[in-house]
Amino acid sequence: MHVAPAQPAPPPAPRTRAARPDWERVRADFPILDQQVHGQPLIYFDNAATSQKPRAVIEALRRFYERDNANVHRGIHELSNRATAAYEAARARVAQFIRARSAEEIIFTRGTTESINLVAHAWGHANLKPGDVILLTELEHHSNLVPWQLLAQRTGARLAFVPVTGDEAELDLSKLDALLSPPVKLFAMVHISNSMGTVNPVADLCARARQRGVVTLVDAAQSAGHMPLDVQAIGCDFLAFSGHKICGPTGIGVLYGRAEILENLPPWQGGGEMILSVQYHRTEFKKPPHRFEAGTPDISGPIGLHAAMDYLDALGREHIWQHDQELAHYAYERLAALGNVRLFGPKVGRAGLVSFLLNDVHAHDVVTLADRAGIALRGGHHCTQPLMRRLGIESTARASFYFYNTRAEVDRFIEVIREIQKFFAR
Ligand code: 7TS
Repeated sequence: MHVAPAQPAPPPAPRTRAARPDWERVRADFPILDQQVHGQPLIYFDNAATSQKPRAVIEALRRFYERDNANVHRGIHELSNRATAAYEAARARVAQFIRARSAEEIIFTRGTTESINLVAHAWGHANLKPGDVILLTELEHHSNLVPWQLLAQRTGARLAFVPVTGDEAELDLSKLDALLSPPVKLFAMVHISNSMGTVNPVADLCARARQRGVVTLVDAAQSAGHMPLDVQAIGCDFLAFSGHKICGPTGIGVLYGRAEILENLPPWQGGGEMILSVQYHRTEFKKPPHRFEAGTPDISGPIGLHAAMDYLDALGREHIWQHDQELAHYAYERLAALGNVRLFGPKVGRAGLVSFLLNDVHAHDVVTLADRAGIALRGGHHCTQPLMRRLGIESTARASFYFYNTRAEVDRFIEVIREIQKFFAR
């Protein structure tokens, strides 16, 4: 029988550096940014979909495969011990990154989507009965909506939604207390809307839910890596995010679960790694988090993610947040000044993206023409189809920023948008 290694307690969070980084120099850490697309310097404004990777992350992956690659928690040979130590060190680093109380509260998954599906399966089946309500917001990404629809169909629970105000896409919280009343069992909410840039007051929402005994889940796909995150200050029961949006590799994600809740959750997938002892007719499972990680996990993913978290904290997430917001406000003001632009999301306090439509121009045409100028945007429903319908639109064009983007790039983007407007005005 194999016993899981002891979980190290997370060290205290690193102190933020005082000085703002030199963002122009930071760009040199990202080899991919130094290229031409259609004969123009690449401007990468699709960071909400996935971020680029700094050399430190690429190197960490290379080092692992060149020196330490082996399966985890199995062998007692040197390479397996090294791989296991690195895998578990990454878990402790995630706990520190989001200020969880212990590494045992951190489960590795494939990404935000899988983290939410894990909760829907493991928590949902154990806790919901016909007539119960799952409360969501009208801002949710499909990955924080479809798993709950499936769960509702299987359990007889139903969904309810906190409404948004209109194009500014802020939550209308006037009826929240009524919406949170029994038989609501779970409130799952997005922290930052990927299609609108709205920043939800998750600590307040979780506090109000907790007062009524409602379990909470925060979809932090767009906030982790863009701002400091503290799960204890937020007071949520679950929080999910993806490594690939925060400079880490694809295929690795995180589910934070409060220890008291994880302790009592049944497994969601069965297989190797998650067991203490197996007989032909019954199995004894490991404790969390290993109970929820069946089979050989993504091992290089956490190691790459570890390097990404170190990289982001060396820059300082407060600085990243400030930089992203400044770029988004600048882009918003300049788009508004162009005229004939419909802008979505809050006017103030928005996260690092702008979502817009040019009058009489389809979002896909904007994105196609921008691509010819070397600018990577995204056009479409951004996996928020019900929200688009609610606003009476099919799609928007979106520019989403990260710390390696610059004001000069926003200026060039505005110039290209002006050319697109002229082209369609002919
Ligand atoms: N939740 C939010 C708020 C998201 O923005 C995304 C991905 C997800 C969940 C799902 O993350 P995944 O890593 O499991 O796929 N958002 C986007 C986007 O805005 N454009 O492409 C993916």
